[in-house]
Amino acid sequence: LTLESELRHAIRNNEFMLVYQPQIHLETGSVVGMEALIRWNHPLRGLVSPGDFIPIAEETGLIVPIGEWVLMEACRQNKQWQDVGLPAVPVSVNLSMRQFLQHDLKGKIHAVLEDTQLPARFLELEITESMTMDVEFATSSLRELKSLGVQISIDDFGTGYSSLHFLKKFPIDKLKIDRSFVRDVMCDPNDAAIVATIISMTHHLNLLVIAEGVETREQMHFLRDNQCNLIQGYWYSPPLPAQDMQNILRQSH
Ligand code: G
Ligand code: G
Ligand code: NA
Ligand code: MN
Repeated sequence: LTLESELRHAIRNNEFMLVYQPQIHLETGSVVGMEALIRWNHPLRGLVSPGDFIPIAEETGLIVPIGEWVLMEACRQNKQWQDVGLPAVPVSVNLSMRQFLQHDLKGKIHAVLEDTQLPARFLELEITESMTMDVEFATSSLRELKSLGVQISIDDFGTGYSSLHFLKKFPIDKLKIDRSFVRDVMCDPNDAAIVATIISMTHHLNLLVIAEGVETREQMHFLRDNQCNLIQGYWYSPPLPAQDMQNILRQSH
């Protein structure tokens, strides 16, 4: 069987799961968000990395039902945690290009929020810069999504097409500094300058900024000294199964 035909059955067979990576507020040290990341637990192949199946899912269009499952599961889990009295912190979900272009994405997200009874402010949608290339479309689409009350962040910021003009125009809430800039921030003065500049720019634009791929205490200190709002990365925690994320939420406040 090909990966493609197996992907078709994976939702029905309950082979997907979500892991969650905590996002930390640098001033207070508390967990203020989490990113949901999909994992495919294949019965024979074992764990298949999203890097291997998301591109196939994109090409075949299977990303649309898979993406809907991700949204539903992330919102369901977040609401359940709130219902048992854990601190209410938003969950962010990656949208693929194909999903972003899909007809009535707003209606589908609205339906998920209705079904799960999760207040919209607890859902954040991550898009990449390349999805904003068609500026007219992206602007109106993001406006529609924002009108639901969800948050929008730009993922992998700095690696794609970026126009500062549109950054100003787009109705977004947060930039996620790509981990490729964070990796060498302590040894490459250019990366240090880029990261410091992105942080300063986001503050001037009244956006929040989060650094991805933070792996060391030194990187964390650099980011804190430069007034970065949030961090995400192995230094605090890798992406975790729901049960482990739940323990972190319980301990963090
Ligand atoms: O979790 P990390 O392992 O290894 O993810 C690899 C890539 O897969 C990242 O680019 C990430 O954005 C993407 N990815 C992870 N989960 C999802 C998802 O639910 N939807 C989409 N579209 N991409 C995802
Ligand atoms: O493309 P996106 O930013 O959504 O992907 C997040 C990816 O980054 C996931 O694959 C996740 O497992 C990975 N990741 C999370 N924290 C770290 C980190 O500290 N270092 C590295 N190298 N990867 C990380
Ligand atoms: Na992401
Ligand atoms: Mn990213």
